[in-house]
Amino acid sequence: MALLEILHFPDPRLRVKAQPITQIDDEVRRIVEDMYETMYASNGVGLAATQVGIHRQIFVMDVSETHNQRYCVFNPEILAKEGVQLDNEGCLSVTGVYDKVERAAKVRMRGMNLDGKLFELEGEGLMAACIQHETDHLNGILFIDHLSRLKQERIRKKIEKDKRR
Ligand code: GNR
Ligand code: NI
Repeated sequence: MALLEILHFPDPRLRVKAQPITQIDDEVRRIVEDMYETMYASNGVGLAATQVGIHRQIFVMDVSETHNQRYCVFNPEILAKEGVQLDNEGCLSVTGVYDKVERAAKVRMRGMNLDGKLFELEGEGLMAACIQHETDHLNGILFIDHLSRLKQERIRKKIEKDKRR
């Protein structure tokens, strides 16, 4: 197992669209193990492969407080969305920024699991937000893209300034 390096905004690699997984081999299984380790070590509730510079459609998620509800999803597809929630969101790739993002309150998704089987998953609340956030990452989208232009500009300036210190 190994900790992976997390990329930070405005790294252009965060904008690369991930490729589908067609075969679950030892390399893919190792990436998944390392992604779980990296997510737990960073106290994140989810992590997308894009964030560690791997442009393949993989995300891991565990929204439980006890760290015992792991999900590994390949090739996620959101099938249905319902309702609206407006909750604070953060991202391991956008350090120090938290803001309210409008998301669907409930989602139904389909993906492939570590056994190569298709499965469906329904989530609401934090899990729904996380599924949408991670699926966005695999498409090169960050949560700050959902904020107003003005807020995005402020975030860009703050991050530039923090980098110079
Ligand atoms: O740790 C995380 N918390 C979080 C909170 C609300 C909505 C989404 C998330 S995901 C984030 C970890 C991360 O950056 N995943 O890509
Ligand atoms: Ni994120």
